Amino acid sequence: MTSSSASFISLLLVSSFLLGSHLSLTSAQATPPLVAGLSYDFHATNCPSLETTIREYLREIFSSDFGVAAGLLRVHFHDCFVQGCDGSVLLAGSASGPGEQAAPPNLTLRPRAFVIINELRNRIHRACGAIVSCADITALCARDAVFLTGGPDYRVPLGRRDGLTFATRDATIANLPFFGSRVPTLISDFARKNLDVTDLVALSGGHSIGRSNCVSFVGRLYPTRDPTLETNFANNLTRVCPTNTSPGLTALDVRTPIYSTINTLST
Ligand SMILES: *[C@@H]1O[C@H](CO)[C@@H](O)[C@H](O)[C@H]1NC(C)=O
Ligand SMILES: CC(=O)N[C@H]1CO[C@H](CO)[C@@H](O)[C@@H]1O
Repeated sequence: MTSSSASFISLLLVSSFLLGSHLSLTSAQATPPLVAGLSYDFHATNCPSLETTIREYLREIFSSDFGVAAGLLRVHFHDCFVQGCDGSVLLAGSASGPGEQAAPPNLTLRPRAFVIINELRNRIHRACGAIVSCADITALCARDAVFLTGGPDYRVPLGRRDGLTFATRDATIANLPFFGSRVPTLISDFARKNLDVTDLVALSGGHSIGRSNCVSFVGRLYPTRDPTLETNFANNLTRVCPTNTSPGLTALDVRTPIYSTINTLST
């Protein structure tokens, strides 16, 4: 639990950016209280190239695939919400059952985000030895995903230990907010993790770069259209998804088309 709180603080910092996209850096740079065991210079002497390695590699990746930045933030979020930020979302399932990735909320995590984290782990371990946890790498990837897509820079306390076991499918479902939940439910889901409404808006907005599949919203179009949807918007969505099983994709937010030529859902 301890390492999770430090990461939630990072998420809080992310939130300052996302709500007012050009909020002064003062709030983003405020130093959160550290939990025992974590420190900003945890790898300063034994892996000084850690943060540069991640940032430079991601800069290169995002130049051809911007959307995967959202994917990386999402992996960190899914990791932290289920049994703390322990990297367990990265564990594949085993004989004892499917891993966290196989639980329904995780089905939409982008496989490429996992490939990127794994590649970074290989590079970092080659340079420094196997001393940096995957949980730390994941937290740094999330920070750089925010920064390299126009968000604030913030410091990430390091020293998380990787979990050796993944959460069960039931625990994963119980801890991760359901995408179809209404706002009051989402607010209470976040409150259970000590996160407030600002965090909810920030984290939701923070991974809205990219496109969404019809599956995530056809429930509001069929069998009957949700009357609270604005008519032109609903008509547009209906064109993208003419039936409740259509495979269409649409931009998650209005800024997305800016990146449409480099943003891809390919895995
Ligand atoms: C609907 O789609 C049209 C054509 O792409 C676009 O110009 C318009 O802004 C969209 N309206 C809404 C509310 O999404
Ligand atoms: C069982 C299953 O479909 N698991 C998926 C969970 O998420 C990862 C990442 O997107 C997929 O690769 C798995 O196939």
